[in-house]
Amino acid sequence: VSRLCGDGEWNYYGRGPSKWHEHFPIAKGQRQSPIDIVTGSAKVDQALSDKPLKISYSNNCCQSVTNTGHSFQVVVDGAGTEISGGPLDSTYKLVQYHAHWGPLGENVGSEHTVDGVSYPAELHLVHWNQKYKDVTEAVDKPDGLAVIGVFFSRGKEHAGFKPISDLFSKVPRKGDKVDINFNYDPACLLPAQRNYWTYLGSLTTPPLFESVTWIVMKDPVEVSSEQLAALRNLLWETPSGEGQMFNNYRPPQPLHGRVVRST
Ligand code: SG5
Ligand code: ZN
Repeated sequence: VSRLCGDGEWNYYGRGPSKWHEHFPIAKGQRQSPIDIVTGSAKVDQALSDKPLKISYSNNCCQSVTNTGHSFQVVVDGAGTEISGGPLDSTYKLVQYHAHWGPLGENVGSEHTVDGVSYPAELHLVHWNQKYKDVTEAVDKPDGLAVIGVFFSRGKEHAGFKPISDLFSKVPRKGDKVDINFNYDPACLLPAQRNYWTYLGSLTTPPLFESVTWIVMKDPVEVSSEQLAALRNLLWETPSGEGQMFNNYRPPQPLHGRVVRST
């Protein structure tokens, strides 16, 4: 699957996301992500509540945590995980989750913004449509992926995130990997209230395929300053050598007439 990551040369340095279009012209496409969610323009859609979003994970699906050089990534065995309903026309299985975050102590770092306001981090749970053979086949199809976005706000410690955030110091460098040898249900990372916005968009990293049904939870979950700081135990390569990983987010992209729907 690493082939999908566009191993080639892209990063968040220098002009970063603003030069991705040179190798990935779809960067200037019509359904790119993330976006700024203008809450007053979101269209409340009763259909989303009539067919509620079902999220069902399991406590033995999380296999390992890897430092990918762009984020951490928890690799999931999708068996026994599925989401359906809401904006989705079929069943999708979880394949991995990761996050994007900003500098220490600042309230920027999320990819989506809400009425122009950022959060310090954003978690992405990536799912693929079961009508395809595997995630590799799904990744560039218009209905191939569904990503649930969860904003992290700075507050009290998140007991559910702790077993994961405690592992970051064990995978400091790109390619480092540690097995998860305890039961862990990633549903504990979702907010209690499952209200969301949804729209059609893209991967937020190269290859930027326009294949994602985005489901962005309205309520953030609180994590502590220490848990946000733990993300910076992850290191990446910078032009001036090894450095703490942060600012691994793409800024909002043009809406191009798309409608954001709301529960
Ligand atoms: C990261 O974000 C992940 C991608 C992910 C994109 O670039 O890659 C890494 O962290 C390096 C390996 O994950 C993979 O390609 C492995 C499956 O893309 C996908 O998850 C596509 C299936 C973009 O994800 S995002 O749009 O949710 N931010
Ligand atoms: Zn992401």
